[in-house]
Amino acid sequence: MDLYGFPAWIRIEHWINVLFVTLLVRSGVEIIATHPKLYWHDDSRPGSEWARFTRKTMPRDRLYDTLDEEESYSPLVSLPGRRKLGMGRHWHFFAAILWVLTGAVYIALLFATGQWRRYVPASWAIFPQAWHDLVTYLSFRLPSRLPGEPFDALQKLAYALVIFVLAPVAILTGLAQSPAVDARFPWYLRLWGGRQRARSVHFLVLLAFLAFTAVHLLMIAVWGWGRENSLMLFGHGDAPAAGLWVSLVVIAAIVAVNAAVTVWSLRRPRSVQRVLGAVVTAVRRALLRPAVSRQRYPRAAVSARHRVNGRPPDSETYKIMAVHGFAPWRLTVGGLVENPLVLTLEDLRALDGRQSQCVLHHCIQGWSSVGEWAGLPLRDLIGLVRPLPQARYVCFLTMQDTGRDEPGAPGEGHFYEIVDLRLARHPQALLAYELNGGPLPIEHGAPLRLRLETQLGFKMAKWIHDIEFVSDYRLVGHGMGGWREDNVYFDMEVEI
Ligand SMILES: Nc1nc2c(c(=O)[nH]1)N[C@H]1C(S)=C(S)[C@@H](COP(=O)(O)O)O[C@H]1N2
Ligand SMILES: [Mo]
Repeated sequence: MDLYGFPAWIRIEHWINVLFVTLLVRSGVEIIATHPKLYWHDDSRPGSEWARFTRKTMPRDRLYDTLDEEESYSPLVSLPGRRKLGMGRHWHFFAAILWVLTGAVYIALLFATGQWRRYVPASWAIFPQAWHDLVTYLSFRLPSRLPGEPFDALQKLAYALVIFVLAPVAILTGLAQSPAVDARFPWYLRLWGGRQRARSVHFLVLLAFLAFTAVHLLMIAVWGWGRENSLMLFGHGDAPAAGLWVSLVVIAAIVAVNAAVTVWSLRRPRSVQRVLGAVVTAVRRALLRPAVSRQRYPRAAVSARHRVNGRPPDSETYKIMAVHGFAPWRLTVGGLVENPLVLTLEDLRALDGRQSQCVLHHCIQGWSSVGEWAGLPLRDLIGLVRPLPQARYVCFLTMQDTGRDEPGAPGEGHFYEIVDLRLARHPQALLAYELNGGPLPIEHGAPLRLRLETQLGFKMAKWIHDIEFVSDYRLVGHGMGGWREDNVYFDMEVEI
């Protein structure tokens, strides 16, 4: 078998892979920017990070929330840059789907054509050979290539590591960051040592990819840029001049695609949200939607301080209610239901079926905390109000007026979130009025907040006062399914 020249499909895959990896890396940096800290422990306790990519320090004497910790990076390093987590996520998942598909085709063809011999070492002798090659490189000489192959032993091992170890670990640690996967298969998360370890390993894989790329580029230059690119573009090393020029054109094209999607995302985020969201949502629905939460963390796992996202309502009415232990508060439940209700906090507590659940909370920013929530299962409430057949979604309206309560928020109006009725019927979909055995604290949504354990945190509206059953979410707000979807372009269904 000829292992010297690359077959056309390897050459095509190589360059497509370069494009997707650039999109993945840059959008990944955008995602990190929203919480530029890495932890080993699932509490994400402030100050316990092992790495940070921000100079901001958080006040000790004032209430702050995790939105204050966000960073804004340059579009040169992140896609699209400028604190656009929603856009970064669309690109990350869209590119990930295409990258996994190309990777699957690549692996299948490698084994179908015998080309795997290119990357899978034939014997253990490769290790001493690779060591010898390394010493040769370090003494500024070039080692000899393996007979009939374009690589030396060290290169062969490096490629095997990237293809068969780094890429799978990137995919597996990516999945381990999905709230739906972790809620359905808690053992899978334990395999990685927890949510924050999975996130940290995902980041270390990024560093390894970057290090590999740097050395890879250096090696191509050292061995001869034109000749090596002639191999990867035309399948033979005989046209170094064309290899040089065509490689520069291909690289320029990859840069141009990156620039174009960056500009598109910064200028027309709604269209990116719709176009990429459609693709990502279809895949997410098929793979992750069916997951139902089965979490039962031990009480000992509860975080000493559950992190906070979002500012509490700042109105007189809310403060007066809070001072009176929320006695004046009323929950209205209406819309497309047979039996609309108005409930006090006492009424809610008096209802049968109080449920508690000790679970991992995943914020879209990347931090996590463990808490034990108690309250009324949403499906019990659904049973009480009896939705009409047209009702398909449940809208949770809150007392938080973002224009007033969140200075500098990227939108206005009352925070609301809408979920599919099917999701609302999940066993761990909960209207929580307690946290860790006490009344729900103000910063965590008092007197009532939503818990949806297969979703990211932003769906779990806090400070709820109204629940409406609707037939279509597109008629509410800007029509994208929630305040964050409307204003910061998140997806409506967030199993990852
Ligand atoms: N009304 C309202 N609910 C909200 C938010 C908000 O800003 N306003 N933030 C959401 C986000 S992004 C997260 S991660 C969780 C955080 O819940 P916690 O503060 O109890 O940890 O609340 C969600 N519910
Ligand atoms: Mo969040």
